[in-house]
Amino acid sequence: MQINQIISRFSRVDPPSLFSMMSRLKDLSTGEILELASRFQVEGRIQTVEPFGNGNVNDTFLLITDCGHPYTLQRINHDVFKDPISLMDNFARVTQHLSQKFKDGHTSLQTLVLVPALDGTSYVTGDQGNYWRVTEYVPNGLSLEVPQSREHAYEAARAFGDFQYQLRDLPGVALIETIPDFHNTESRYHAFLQALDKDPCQRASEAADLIAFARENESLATLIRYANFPTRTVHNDTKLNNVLLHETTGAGICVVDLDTVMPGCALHDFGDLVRTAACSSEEDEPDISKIHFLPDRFSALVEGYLCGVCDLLESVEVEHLAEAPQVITYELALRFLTDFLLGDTYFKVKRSGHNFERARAQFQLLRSMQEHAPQMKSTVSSCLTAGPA
Ligand code: GN1
Ligand code: MG
Repeated sequence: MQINQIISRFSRVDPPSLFSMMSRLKDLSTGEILELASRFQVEGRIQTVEPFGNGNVNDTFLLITDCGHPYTLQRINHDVFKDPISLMDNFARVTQHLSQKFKDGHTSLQTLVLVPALDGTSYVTGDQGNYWRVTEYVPNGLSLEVPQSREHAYEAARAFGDFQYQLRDLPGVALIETIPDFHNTESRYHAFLQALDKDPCQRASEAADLIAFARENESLATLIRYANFPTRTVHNDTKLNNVLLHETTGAGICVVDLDTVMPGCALHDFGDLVRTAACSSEEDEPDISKIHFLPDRFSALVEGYLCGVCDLLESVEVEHLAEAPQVITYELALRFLTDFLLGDTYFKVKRSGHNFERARAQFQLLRSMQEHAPQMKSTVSSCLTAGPA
C-alpha cells in the first residue's frame, strides 16, 4: 500500500505534505517526535507523523519512513498507568506468547510486534519522564466504532474470545496489575459517591437525573465480583475499536491496545465488547433517541465469542454472560459521570460536557439492555444449545 493511501485512510484528512500537520500534535514538536523515533530500530528515516486512532487515554501517532515502512508510536499515559516499566514487561510477555501461538498455527490472529529501542529495551523515556514505545503498523486493519454488519460483530467477538483462549497457558508468574481494581464496579461506585460528595466543580446539579439513575441501579455494582469467578489473563479493554478486522474480508486479524491485559474476569471482556458492538451508536452519542441495544448483533457476539473461547469457560461464567454487558455499561457510565463531576481529569474530552454526554449515552444503553434482558438470556441459551457455528 502506498504511503499516502495509508495516511489518508487513517487520518481522515487529505494526504499531508512532509510534517505539515505538526500543529495538531498536541504538546509535541516535530523535533521531539523525530528525536524519539530515532531512538528506536526503525527502518529508514521518518518522513511523516500523524495523530492516529481514537484512544481516550494514551497518545498514538502513525509514523512513515522514507522507505515506506509504517509504524505506530505511542506515549503511555503515566498518570493512568503508574508503572509503565512493568506494563511494558507484560506487553512483551503477552506479545511473545501470542506470536508463538501464531507461528505454531494455533491461532489465525496476529499480535502486535514491538520495535526495540536502539539499546534493545522495549521503550524509551522522553524529556518529561514520559514513556514511549513503537510497534509495527498492522496492514489492512479496520478499526470500527460501530460494527457495519453482523459478521463484523461475530469476528470481533471471535478474536477477543481467541485472545483469552490463547493466553490460558501464558507461562511464568501472573502479569502485574497495570491498574488495580480496574473492573471493580463496586469501588467505581464508591468513587462516584465520593466525587458526588465533594462535587468540586459544582456540576452535580446539572447531572441530577443521571445521578438518580446511577443510585437506582446500585445493585449492578456487586453483580459480578472478581472473587466469584475464575481469574484469567484477559484484555480488559475490549471496545470494538480495539480489534482490527480485515478491511476487505472483515475477518478478525489482530487484538490491539494491550495496556490493561492482566489478571481479571472473562465476563468483563465479553461485556465491554457487547457495550460497544451491540449498540446502534458510538459511546458518546449526544442524541439519546438514537441509542438502542441491537439484539441481532448481540447474538452474533455470543456466537463469535463462544467459538473463539473454545472450551475455556466454566459454567459460572457462562451463566453470567447475559448480565455482564449491563454491569460493564453501568461501570463505564459511572466512570464517565465521576470524571465529569471531578472536572474531566481522566478521559480525554473533545468538547465541554463530553463526559456528561458519554455517561448519559451509557445509561441510555443500559436502559435499552434492561428492556432486552430476557431476550439476552434466551439468546445465550440458544447459542449454547446450538453449539459451535
Ligand atoms: C479508555 O484508551 P481507550 O480509549 O482504549 C479506557 C477504557 C474505557 C474506554 C472508553 C485504561 O480506553 O477503560 O472503556 O476508554 N482505558 C483505560 O472509551 O482507562
Ligand atoms: Mg485503552
